[in-house]
Amino acid sequence: MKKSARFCRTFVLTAAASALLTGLPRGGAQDHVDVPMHVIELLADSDSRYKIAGERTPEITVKAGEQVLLRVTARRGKSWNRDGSIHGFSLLRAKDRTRVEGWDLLFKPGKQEFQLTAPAEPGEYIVVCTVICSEDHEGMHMKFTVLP
Ligand SMILES: [Cu+2]
Repeated sequence: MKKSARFCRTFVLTAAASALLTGLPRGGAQDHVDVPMHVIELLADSDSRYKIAGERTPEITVKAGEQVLLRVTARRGKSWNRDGSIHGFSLLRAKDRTRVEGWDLLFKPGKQEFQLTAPAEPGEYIVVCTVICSEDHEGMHMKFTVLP
């Protein structure tokens, strides 16, 4: 996760720098530049825990308003929803636990991807599971930080 975050920042800077160097107007330059994407790989595991490779305590950090590709692998816990969803991923503002629009996701078993836009407001957020996936469901949450 840390590695990919650094990669993304570098990529954004490079795109911005090349736009400046070529002196093209912003809109025109962006038409020909690939949209930088911050890729996050997440495991929603059968033990009712979110996991990110290489992180003891999983945590997501994004930049305000950036494009995010969430690549999820989900493994079924002890219980799931009637619609087949086995875990959820709902982003809440830490200060009042209100939901962030567009970030209320449900996972099916296996791999899936979500294209998302990071919240515009920097600050502390939390991710919570919204599917009763086992008796440990209440512990299925994760810190999420939005940097300016
Ligand atoms: Cu869960």
